[in-house]
Amino acid sequence: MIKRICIWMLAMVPVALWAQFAPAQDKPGTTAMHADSSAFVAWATGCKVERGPMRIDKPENGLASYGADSLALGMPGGTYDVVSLGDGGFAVLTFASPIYNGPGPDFAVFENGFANAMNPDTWALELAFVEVSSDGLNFFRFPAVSYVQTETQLGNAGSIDPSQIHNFASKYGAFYGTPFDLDEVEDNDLLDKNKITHVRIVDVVGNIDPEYANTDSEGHVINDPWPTGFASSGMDLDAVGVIHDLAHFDVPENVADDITLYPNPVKDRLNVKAESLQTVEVYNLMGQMVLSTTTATIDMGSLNQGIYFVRIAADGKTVTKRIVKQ
Ligand SMILES: [Ca+2]
Ligand SMILES: [Ca+2]
Ligand SMILES: [Ca+2]
Repeated sequence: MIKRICIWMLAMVPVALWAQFAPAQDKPGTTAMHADSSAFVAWATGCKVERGPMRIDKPENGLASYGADSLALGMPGGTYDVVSLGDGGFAVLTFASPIYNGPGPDFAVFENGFANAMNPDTWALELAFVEVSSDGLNFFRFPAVSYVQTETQLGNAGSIDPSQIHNFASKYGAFYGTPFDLDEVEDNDLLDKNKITHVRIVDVVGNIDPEYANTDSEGHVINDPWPTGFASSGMDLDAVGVIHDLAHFDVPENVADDITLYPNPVKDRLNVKAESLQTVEVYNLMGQMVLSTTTATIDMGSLNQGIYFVRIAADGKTVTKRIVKQ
């Protein structure tokens, strides 16, 4: 009987007590990615912020205002080189080349968090949801989870143990990016995970009052430092680093040794060397076919400079190669 009670009591302990995600950037097992990592091949090139209020419960106090949208572009700049979103505000970022779902994480988000000197396991972090879109209209959210306690509101000097949160932007401190793997977003017909053109960062209000609270993908209320009723209210976006984009897509070459394209880079005339050539199709980075032919030369002269994919059907197989148009 006692044994049975113990098992029953164990089952009643909230999962949160032992649920652990990757720890802080200074601990073994962290997933934090330093800004200098060679994994980053590009950075956001466009950013449009819709600010939220400094305090969601006092909209008459005005909107957050710290930083310019452009401070989220390029590499992270650290503490002051950020744009503040305000309570529930958001930023939409765009990129020179679409992001695709490669092995492991595909991009990373940077904030300006810092360690809490009074409590070494916790960090001053202002959380945000991360969403992706392949058309700029329909956005899909990474399933974020927070096991931060919801008994007591974290004040504006509050801090969070990164191992209690997952899939929030700003899990890590300044210059350390939080990685996001497109595999973790639920599939949807309106989302092409191999052509992500927009990333939206949405501030988590963090107020645990049910009137204002945001919830995570499992329905938990999310507690983060609040109120932050000043110009730099809310999440402070520093940068979005790209790990997999189509401009750096490595096309498998394994079966293609007997099919070659030259010259590459090409200015106008592209030559295809292949046995039993059937078709040659040229696609731009948006996946649109821009040229096609059945001959072994193709005139690229009319195309804009940039990266293209050439799909060649020959000798009963199809291969795709990346070329640069100058
Ligand atoms: Ca991935
Ligand atoms: Ca917040
Ligand atoms: Ca802030």
